[in-house]
Amino acid sequence: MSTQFVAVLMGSDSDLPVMQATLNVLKSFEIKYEVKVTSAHRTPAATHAYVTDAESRGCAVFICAAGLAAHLAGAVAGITTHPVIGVPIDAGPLQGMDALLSTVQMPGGVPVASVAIGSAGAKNAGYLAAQMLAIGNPEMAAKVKAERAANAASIIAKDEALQA
Ligand code: RP5
Repeated sequence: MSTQFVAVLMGSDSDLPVMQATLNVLKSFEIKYEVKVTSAHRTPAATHAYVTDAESRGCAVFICAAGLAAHLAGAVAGITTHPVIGVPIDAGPLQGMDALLSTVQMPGGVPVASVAIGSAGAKNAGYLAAQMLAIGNPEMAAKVKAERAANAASIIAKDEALQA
């Protein structure tokens, strides 16, 4: 359990500014993570080697971000049976719709849990990984519930300030 971690993969270092939101959420939950730049197209052998190795070292969840013809999450899902969360990145003239469809349209039997395009999706990838790790882990489940309650309280406080 203590070696359990989340692997955050991205197709290019140009995805890092958006994926910083994922890393911030994982940090806020004190979840151990690794960051790896690796591409389904440019470095397929390195991607395969990393995923196989990470799984053997205790990676519980893979988060994969890519833009354009975003096949990284799908390629990783084909290698591991651990949960794979895909983050479509807006990296080109199609504003991330290309990446969304490439990420989400997986054939049956090889699922990718795709989140939204861009920064909201990057943030939610971190939350979704925390919720996955919270299954069977009461300490993490308490952190997730506390964060959700704090978020709700901040929205209510903003509304109250507006009404005052
Ligand atoms: C994808 O191509 C990457 O994930 C990135 O979103 C996009 C552009 O990559 P760079 O040309 O900036 O390296 O594979």
